[in-house]
Amino acid sequence: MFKYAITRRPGINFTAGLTSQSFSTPDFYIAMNQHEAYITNLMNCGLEVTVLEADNNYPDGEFVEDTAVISKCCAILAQPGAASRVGEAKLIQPTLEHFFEKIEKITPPGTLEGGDICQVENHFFIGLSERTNQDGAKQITQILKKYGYTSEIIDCKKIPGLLHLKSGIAYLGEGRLAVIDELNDHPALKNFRRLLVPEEEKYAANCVRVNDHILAVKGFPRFLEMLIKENFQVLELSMSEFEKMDGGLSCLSLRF
Ligand code: CIR
Repeated sequence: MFKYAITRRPGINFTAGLTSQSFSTPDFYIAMNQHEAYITNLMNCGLEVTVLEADNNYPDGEFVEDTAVISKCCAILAQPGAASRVGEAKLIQPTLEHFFEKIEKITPPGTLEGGDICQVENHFFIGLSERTNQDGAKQITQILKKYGYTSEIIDCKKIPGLLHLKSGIAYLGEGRLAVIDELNDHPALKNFRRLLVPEEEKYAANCVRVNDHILAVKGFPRFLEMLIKENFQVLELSMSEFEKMDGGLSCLSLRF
């Protein structure tokens, strides 16, 4: 069960963030409304939400999930692999210190972004990507081991268009994963019941189980139907402006 979430409002310059998409420029006011709705839905799931103000030095700052990895035992400050995002870990540190006694850190030459880390009960999948390197993966493996967690690496580097591991999988609880086709046959996932996200709805794979609900991206009817068949109570969220900046639903919050 999660009790808390941390979010950060998008800054007025959030369109200056990184993106590989060729959509139209996102609209700040629509983004703010979508972000507000995101926070309201987290609250509706029973979470106490910390809302941090934007820092215009970090136009990608609203994607707080990439700045840390949170578990029951500790918070691990990430070492973002994107140069423009490196300072975001330090920026979130005081907030994490408020909640966690133990703060660990990924240090250079390791790089690691939270979007590459998927927790499944007491086990963690660690994605290797353009943002998370071998050294970062090795460091987090050792940190997690110290706290009694197990982990394994999933190499995502060759999957076209996949920014982070969690752009392609989400743990739904009770042994179930949402998974894109490119990851479906990965040996690490074989013991899970996998909900294969339809090819044309790939963006929806990044959903989040929050206590009794699933937060899912609005506008993906086939995946929605799959979730409903699993008896999930689904809260649908518009994410269009963040999608334009390569952001998924999970990356707008840290939950614990
Ligand atoms: C970036 O490229 O870093 C941001 N524009 C998007 C980050 C999205 N993070 C995530 O999916 N975990």
